[in-house]
Amino acid sequence: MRISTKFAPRKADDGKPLTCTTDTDLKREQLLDLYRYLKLTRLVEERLVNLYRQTKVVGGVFRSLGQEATAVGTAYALGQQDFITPLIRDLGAVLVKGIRPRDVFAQYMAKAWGPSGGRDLNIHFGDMERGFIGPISHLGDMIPVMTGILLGARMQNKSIVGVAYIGDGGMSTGAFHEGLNFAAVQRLPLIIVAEYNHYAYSTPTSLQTACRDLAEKAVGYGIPATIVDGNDVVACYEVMKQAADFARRGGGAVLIEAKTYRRKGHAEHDDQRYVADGEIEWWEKNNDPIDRFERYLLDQKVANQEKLDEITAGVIREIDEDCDWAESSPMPQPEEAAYRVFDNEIVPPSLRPKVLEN
Ligand SMILES: Cc1ncc(C[n+]2csc(CCOP(=O)(O)OP(=O)(O)O)c2C)c(N)n1
Repeated sequence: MRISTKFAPRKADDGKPLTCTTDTDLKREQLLDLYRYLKLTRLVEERLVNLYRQTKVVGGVFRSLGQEATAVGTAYALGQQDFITPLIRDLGAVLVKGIRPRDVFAQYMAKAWGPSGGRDLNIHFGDMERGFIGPISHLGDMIPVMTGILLGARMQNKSIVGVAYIGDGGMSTGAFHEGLNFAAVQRLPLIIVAEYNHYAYSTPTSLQTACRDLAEKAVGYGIPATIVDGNDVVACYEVMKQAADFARRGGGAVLIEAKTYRRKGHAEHDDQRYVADGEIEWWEKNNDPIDRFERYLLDQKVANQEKLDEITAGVIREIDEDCDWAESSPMPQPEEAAYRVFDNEIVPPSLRPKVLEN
């Protein structure tokens, strides 16, 4: 792999709407699986917004609206043994890794049956079996964490790759630099997915970095980089497959820059007053990753509209069931807050059976 800054998405207003790359070996079932994950991500998030408006969510809701293809496509190219550390905006990667919507709902509502038992929120939880490292921070700290995981895996002769997602804002931090520099020097199989989604909270990327493309930063670490259309789910899959092969063969760290767009604010409370008029609408109309993939599936005759509707209906059923389950979960007992946060498994007798059994 080498640095390519040739990214130039065709304007949708030339009369031809954007679709996805046809250069892929993905089979029909896999393409439909990708579609299911895209819809699942979007509809789980929509349900979370409903719950938020009903004041059932504790904390904020962080959407990936308009950029779902980056997380879904890249994670789909990984093996079960590979590790990811996603941002709050990479719910799609978490779902592809096998986390169920019910866990996400229960976690967002801080319920006792959620993965952290109400001790933490949104996707701040992990699942080591599935290679999902819960983020401790959005802002670069997970790069050294993943680097450490990969160093440990090398010492144990395990053949895994690790993917760390990062935003254009998070790339400005010292933790990002130190972690990636160390991974590059050690030639660890670290794959950075840099999400150029135009904003870090309210800061536009032009005020975040003097580089035109985030991929240019790879030069400073001596690692290869490539730019992918982050709203083309097939391209995201293909680029990750290539990067993972490269890293697994001992090539070292790789940086993938995904060009995409954050259509919602930083979280649901953010009214996006800093965004130019018409910008969000332009992306919604011309460059929505799900619209593009639907067009692709129909044009390529991978599926007809009935098949896509059937998949969507299945996703809605799953969300309804999982959301009911999460809503029926009790809130945690107050005393539980003191346990299993640090390495303190000593649980008072009154809490023992319930806490230790789940
Ligand atoms: C030390 C610290 N400062 C500020 C924040 C609040 N914060 C969380 S994410 C974020 C912006 C991140 O932007 P970017 O890295 O571009 O990712 P995006 O949200 O666009 O996915 C900010 C300011 C924080 N979590 N930690």
